[in-house]
Amino acid sequence: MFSSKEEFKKSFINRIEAKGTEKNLELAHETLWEMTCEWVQESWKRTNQLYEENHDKQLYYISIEFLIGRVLGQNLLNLNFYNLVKEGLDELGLELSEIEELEIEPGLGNGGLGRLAACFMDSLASLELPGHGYGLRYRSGLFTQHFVDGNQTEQPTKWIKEKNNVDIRREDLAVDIPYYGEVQLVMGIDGMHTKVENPEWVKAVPYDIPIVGANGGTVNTLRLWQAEVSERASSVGKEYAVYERETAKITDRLYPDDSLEAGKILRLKQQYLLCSASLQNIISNHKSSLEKLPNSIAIQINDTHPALAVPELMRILIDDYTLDWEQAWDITTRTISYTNHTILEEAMEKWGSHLIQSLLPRIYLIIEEIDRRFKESLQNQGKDDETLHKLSIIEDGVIKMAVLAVVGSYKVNGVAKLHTEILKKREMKELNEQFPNKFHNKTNGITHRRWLIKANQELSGLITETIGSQWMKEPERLSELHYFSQNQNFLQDFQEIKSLKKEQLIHHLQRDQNIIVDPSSIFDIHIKRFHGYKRQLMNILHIQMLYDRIKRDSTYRPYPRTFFFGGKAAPSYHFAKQVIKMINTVANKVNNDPLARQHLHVVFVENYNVTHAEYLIPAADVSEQISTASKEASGTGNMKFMMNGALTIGTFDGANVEIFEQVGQENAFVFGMRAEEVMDYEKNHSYDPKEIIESDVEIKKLMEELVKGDWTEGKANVDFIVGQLLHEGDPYFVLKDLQSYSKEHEKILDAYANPINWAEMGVKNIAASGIFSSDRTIQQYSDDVWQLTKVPSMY
Ligand code: 7GP
Repeated sequence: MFSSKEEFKKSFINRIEAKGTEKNLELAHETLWEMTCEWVQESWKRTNQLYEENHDKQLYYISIEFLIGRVLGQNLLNLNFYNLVKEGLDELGLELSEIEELEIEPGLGNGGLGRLAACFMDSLASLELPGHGYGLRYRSGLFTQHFVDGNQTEQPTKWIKEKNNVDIRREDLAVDIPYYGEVQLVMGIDGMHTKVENPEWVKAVPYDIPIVGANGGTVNTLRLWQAEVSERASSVGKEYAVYERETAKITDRLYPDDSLEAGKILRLKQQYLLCSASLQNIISNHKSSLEKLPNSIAIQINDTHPALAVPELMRILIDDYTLDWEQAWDITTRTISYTNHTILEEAMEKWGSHLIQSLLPRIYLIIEEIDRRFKESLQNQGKDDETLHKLSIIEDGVIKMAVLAVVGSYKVNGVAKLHTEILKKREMKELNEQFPNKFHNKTNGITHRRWLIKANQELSGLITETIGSQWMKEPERLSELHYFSQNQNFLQDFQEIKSLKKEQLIHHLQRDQNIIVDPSSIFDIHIKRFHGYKRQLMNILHIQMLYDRIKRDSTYRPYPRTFFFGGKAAPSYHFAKQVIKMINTVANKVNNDPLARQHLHVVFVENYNVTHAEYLIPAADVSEQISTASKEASGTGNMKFMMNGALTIGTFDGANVEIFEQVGQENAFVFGMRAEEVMDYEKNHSYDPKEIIESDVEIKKLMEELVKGDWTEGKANVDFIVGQLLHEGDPYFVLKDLQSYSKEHEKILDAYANPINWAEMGVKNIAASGIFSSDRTIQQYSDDVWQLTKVPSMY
């Protein structure tokens, strides 16, 4: 450690010189990385020692995705070294931001669910709570997206380096995972036991990533498992080379599906490896007092992908530690809790019984027994067939993972108030009635350390100058800014910072993609995964409407706007890929039209990821949160924008509802159908987009142009888009909400025409955003579900 800039510089130069190679940015990066690791190492060791000595209750957060983003800069910031290092390097003629640019972010997640897990890790460590992550170490993270003729192409993203990687191999903690085999009863000294004979063993090797909390005191662990051949697999029932290949494949890549069910045998292997390796590792530390397990640990499963943790914990307790069923069930259902992240039917995980039966025969028997006992108790309570059908775990050869997760957990939560209500009243109504105290809400949050303090250091500096630095520790204190939303000087400073962040984004895009943007235009940003319900299609149709208005009406000359899009489509999601293609086609047409170009500019940021988000969000004037009401469980991008002073145009969906509640609808642009309306239409099949087309001349004209192919390239593109809007009945109500969306955009233009008012609204958004820090979310989980105790780092 060092205490001054001079000391840092000296140590940095000494190290560089000791390497004796040519000095370049790479070398600077390598050196700074090594130094940072050493600083982290000390606190990491101390934190682990404290946990062991005090026997503090530990939380384990199991998630198939952790989308952590770049690590170096965030670690320096949390260690409170960022400014000192930046200034020191400056004096040595090096730019810290350029060094940071050399890091390839590990894309170990798709979107919201994975990024939430990463924010939670940051908050746990920052609140000095003993909480660790378990995930998988995919060799290729989420694919890299490129556009070829406007179409998305996908290339693997290799993030693992030869040396100086972000993680540390822990060969000593490797465990073996059994697949296939036959279940047999064997006689032991204390009676009959169940055992799996002749399984195909695969070794799971953990790699640890330190998670540095604010002020560097607490350093928790994110443990990622990698599949490798096992020493016990000498006589596998297949050719060894085949076994080797199959094994390497298990953690080869992240499934690139977000909100789509990925029902593949390989996916099942991933899920079981994650659950089994994590639980074996956890239990090995607590085997001396298993009956007290619910007091010494809590396990949170992030959606149903790790739901096999329920039967796997049962298996370990019964088969490996000879507990009886009742005891094991009692322990399991007081240890595990589950978070649901979606109600979309296509994302609800279901596995064919035969698949689990053949790949995980012992696990299958346990699930069957859980189901049998549960059904028996329901029958004893006199439940009718309809309820039995809804509550069954196994039915018609299918295993419903969400039901398994609810039955096997002591707490189940949704991720925003509206979403939790929909879960309780509709999607999981019968389960909620059966387990009345199980369901609760935990509205998502985001770490203000990455999304404000790190991504917007200028704004964060201004806030500290204005209200002091306590808000960093207690983000709800951002409310003190409310008073300054009337202060002209403060508003001007805020505006200047917004312009600066726009310039930085422009510079970043120019370097990355050679895109040039007008810095004085309104930055209207729509970044997230591509999905029908997120309605990127509505946004681009609206841009087409604006183009038509400009062409048709010589008095319509709106203030210049740049519409940014960013996001990836699952490679198998054809419709979403067609929307990407259409946005690129529209961009071409609009951007190359001399008249329209003066008012509209469409920019599609290639390969949207955490790093791009860190540039885009602080530069935004307008945040697009326009999902079909009832479909977006929460959203977290909405919170990041708000915290950076962008104004939301959004529907009453997910956490938008709570954002509007906090900031007041007068400081946002709210439009569209309500969740109940959408659900009513769906229930009664009573929405017909043709009625909208027939009754609205503007939309009618737009549809005619679409059908003619004015806005698309190639027949497939027209067919998909028109097919969705017309023949498939516009399932996401795009046409239904289009005019109210358009009216709200006109209000945005009016509001922007008064810059001081606009800035005032932005500042009110920041002031109301503190509650959306994931520190609040984590504290609530801890109070209501995990019951963790702070372990002061004494640092
Ligand atoms: C997302 C939800 O779509 C989003 O609304 C929410 O904010 C986020 O989780 C965090 O809770 N879901 C996923 O990313 C996902 O993969 C499939 O869901 C289960």
